[in-house]
Amino acid sequence: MTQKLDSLELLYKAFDGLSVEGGWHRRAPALWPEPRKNFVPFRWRYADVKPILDAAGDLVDHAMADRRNLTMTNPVEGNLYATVRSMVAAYQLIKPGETADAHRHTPNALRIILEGKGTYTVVNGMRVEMRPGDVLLTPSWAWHSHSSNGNEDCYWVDVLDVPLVHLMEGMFFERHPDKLEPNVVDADSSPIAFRWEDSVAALETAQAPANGMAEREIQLGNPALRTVALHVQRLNAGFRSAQYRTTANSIFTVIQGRGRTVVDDEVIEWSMGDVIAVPAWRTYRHEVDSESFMVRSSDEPVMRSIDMLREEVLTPAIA
Ligand code: 1HN
Repeated sequence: MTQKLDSLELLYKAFDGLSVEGGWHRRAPALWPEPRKNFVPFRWRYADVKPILDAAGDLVDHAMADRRNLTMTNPVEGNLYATVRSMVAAYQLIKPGETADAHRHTPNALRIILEGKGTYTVVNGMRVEMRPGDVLLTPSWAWHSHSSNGNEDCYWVDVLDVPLVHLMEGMFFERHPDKLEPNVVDADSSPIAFRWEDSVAALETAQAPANGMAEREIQLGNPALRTVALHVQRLNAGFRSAQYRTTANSIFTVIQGRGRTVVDDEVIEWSMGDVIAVPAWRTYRHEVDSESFMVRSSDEPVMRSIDMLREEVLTPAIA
């Protein structure tokens, strides 16, 4: 260094070209007192998306698309993909006779079935039927394909931790060299399948969750995936939940029923098949009009494992 840095102006100029910045001199702060409201609460209406998926069913075949799905992009400025910071949700359609070829990727995935029977998912060589209300897991790096040999269109919601994998730079993806796995075995009961009838039965005797966000709640798995926890919630007509916030990011899928979720001051009406994004640290509560079942997918396991899970009940539930 030839020139003496004897003014702030010269000091800052010397930062240029060295890719350094003064901690006291940032354009934007790196620390703030509590989680910012970046991602926004949002509801995707199944009734809006289904006709589009149906049209894609005629226009887009599986030779063109690995998966015929519509991802739900959080409408916050600058976001091109994620539904909440850590996860992406998608609606997917498989029509009778179709096959979505096998592939695997480091992101963890799960599917929540909305409508249609006779569709199967094959995960690591095990072929399992997917029926409405079922939740199926595809853990990181497991081969998976889907196919229908029934006569009903099958619609479901996928939830994946792809945005988290993007952040961590851990993406690997490959298509199966033979398109489909050889040596597939049929199974009706499998550790990757949570059956709707089992969830309903377990909810009959389940406890109310301590946070007051449902009348009854069960967890699928413990957790279901390394990065995603799944809770099935039952909320009866007239139920008003607690007001609650958590640092976990959540995606709700409505399996049955009708009601609304108030997030901060925004009222979000929902009914069967809708998907609702509730980002981290937003205060929310549910009001239910008819007996409702929701699946909450959240990044709680990630937050917990790095000691970042904080929860707060602001007002208790009204039964
Ligand atoms: C994926 O692999 C599937 O295998 C569904 O069914 C949705 C969304 C983003 C990235 C990969 C599937 C997906 C996905």
